[in-house]
Amino acid sequence: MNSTLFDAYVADEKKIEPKDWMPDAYRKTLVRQISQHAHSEVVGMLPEANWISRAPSLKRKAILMAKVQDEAGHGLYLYSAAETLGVEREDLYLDLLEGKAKYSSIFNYPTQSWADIGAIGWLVDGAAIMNQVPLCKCSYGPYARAMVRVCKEESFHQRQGFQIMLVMTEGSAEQKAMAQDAMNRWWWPALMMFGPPDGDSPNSAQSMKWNIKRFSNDELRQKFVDMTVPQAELIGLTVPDADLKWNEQTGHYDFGEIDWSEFKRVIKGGGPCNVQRLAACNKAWNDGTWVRQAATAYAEKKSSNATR
Ligand code: FAQ
Repeated sequence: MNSTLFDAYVADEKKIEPKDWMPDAYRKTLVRQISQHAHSEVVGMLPEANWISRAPSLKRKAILMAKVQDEAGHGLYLYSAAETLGVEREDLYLDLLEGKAKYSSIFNYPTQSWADIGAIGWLVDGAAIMNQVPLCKCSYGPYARAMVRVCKEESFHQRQGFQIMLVMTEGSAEQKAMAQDAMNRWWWPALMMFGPPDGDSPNSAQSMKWNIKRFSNDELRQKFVDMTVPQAELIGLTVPDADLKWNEQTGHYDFGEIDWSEFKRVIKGGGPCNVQRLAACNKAWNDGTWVRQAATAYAEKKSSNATR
């Protein structure tokens, strides 16, 4: 295969598998996106894990523990998908630990109240699903297949988050205020999850041509706004955007300007929790050294027994 045949092959909705020929830049783009995605799932456990010990009931605690474990699983599928491209999981992870690799901006915001757990499930998992369902049709087979299972689990996450918000908005005035406060703090960062505006997105054009991305950042952001605003109305929450307005002509909601300077600051390491998140990942890695050593020693022992 060559580049021209490859382009025609993916344009024909055919899947690329690990042993197939692929342009170096395609491989590089996939390693970049899949590893950033894997890191996001892993770092994404931290804000929610912060509330496991403080969940308001045994049932909520069990649900939250299951959700956080699911995110770990998503990280594992994604690192495995990245490894099919000829990179080592440990190298990717060390880049994260050293602050060289990106992960989603959203996980650099703090979880200040229980309502934040509802807002994360509803808005953050909601945005993740919007972005990831199209990835189930991405041209790279292992990534597309990993996304099918991830999306099924994310939809349970989204439903549990919405249900937390629903219960809180039907509760006391204080609980309703907590839900609104969480909505106010998570709305704009959730919109930033889709990435920079299309005109400012260096990777989009090529990734769309290769059928890695199936919709642009702005298209997905708009779909998310259109889906979520009626849900907020249903549970009596106000979207914190004075410019939000239904547009009869376009059949979409118009919405206000996103603070892209905040987005840039957060992805450069200047968000409220970037330092804390990397410190937690490094601590977990260092504390887990003995586990990795024990697992490696056990695997070596088993394989030497097998060859005896
Ligand atoms: N945060 O040219 P584009 C989840 C970077 S998983 C940080 O538009 P691209 C589940 C981008 O990497 C959430 N960086 O880039 C969960 C690029 O940098 P580079 C993660 C961002 O790749 C829920 C540069 O800006 N989901 O939430 C962000 O074509 C609850 C230029 O941007 C995925 O990763 C950002 N928000 O499009 C877990 C989905 N946006 O590499 C726990 C897969 C952009 O050139 C709890 N990824 N950047 O240095 C994608 O779909 C894409 O990578 C985009 C970005 C859409 C994120």
